[in-house]
Amino acid sequence: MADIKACIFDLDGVLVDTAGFHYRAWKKLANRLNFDFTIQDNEKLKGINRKESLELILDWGKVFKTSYEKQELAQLKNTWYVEMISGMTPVDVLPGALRLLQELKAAGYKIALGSASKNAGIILNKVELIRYFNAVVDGNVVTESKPDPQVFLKGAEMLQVSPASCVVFEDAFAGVEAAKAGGMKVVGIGSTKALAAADLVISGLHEMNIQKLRDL
Ligand code: B16
Ligand code: MG
Repeated sequence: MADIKACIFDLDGVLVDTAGFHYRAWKKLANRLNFDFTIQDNEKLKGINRKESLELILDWGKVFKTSYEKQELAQLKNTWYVEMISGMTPVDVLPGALRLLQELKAAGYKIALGSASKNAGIILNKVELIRYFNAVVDGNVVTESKPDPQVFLKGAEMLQVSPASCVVFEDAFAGVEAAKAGGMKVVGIGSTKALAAADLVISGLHEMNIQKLRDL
């Protein structure tokens, strides 16, 4: 078994909670198209990229749009979302995330981001976590959406470590599947029921430490 050399973090739901902003922006779009969008629907979009999220939402609302209209709608949702995240500060970092990143860095672990979001760079800068990352793999870099392992395999490649020596921190079912498909260890953030495939499930990064990483 390979020693753990690197950690790859998902963004939304692991380091920061931007799901609420995504929800409000998608709901505004759905309402403008005359249908509703619930918090339960939003749960199904965690880890899913913008384009695929829009496809699902239009499907649920039984609304047909041309590809040009879809591009415009995705752009509109993103304008609202970017406006919402513009006020984010270090206070918005989820409990335990900063401490864990500091401990990992001090202990010599390599650190990457593996997110579906095209806004990941903006957010990491706003909350001042960017300095902890040796590599950022986000929605601007990948062509395949989770559960495809591309986002995490690219992270391992950029960090120059083998997939087997990486641990992924993920809150989405699709993300846990992606990490497993890439041959990596996974720590699920959330409920054991939803993330049963993970090697360890915790409620948040405040429950994580280097000893638990070594024990995986
Ligand atoms: P954007 P993650 C994901 O972030 C979100 O969970 C998902 O809801 C969102 O649609 C996706 O990013 C794309 O975000 O519209 O900003 O490119 O969990 O992979 O960090
Ligand atoms: Mg997530």
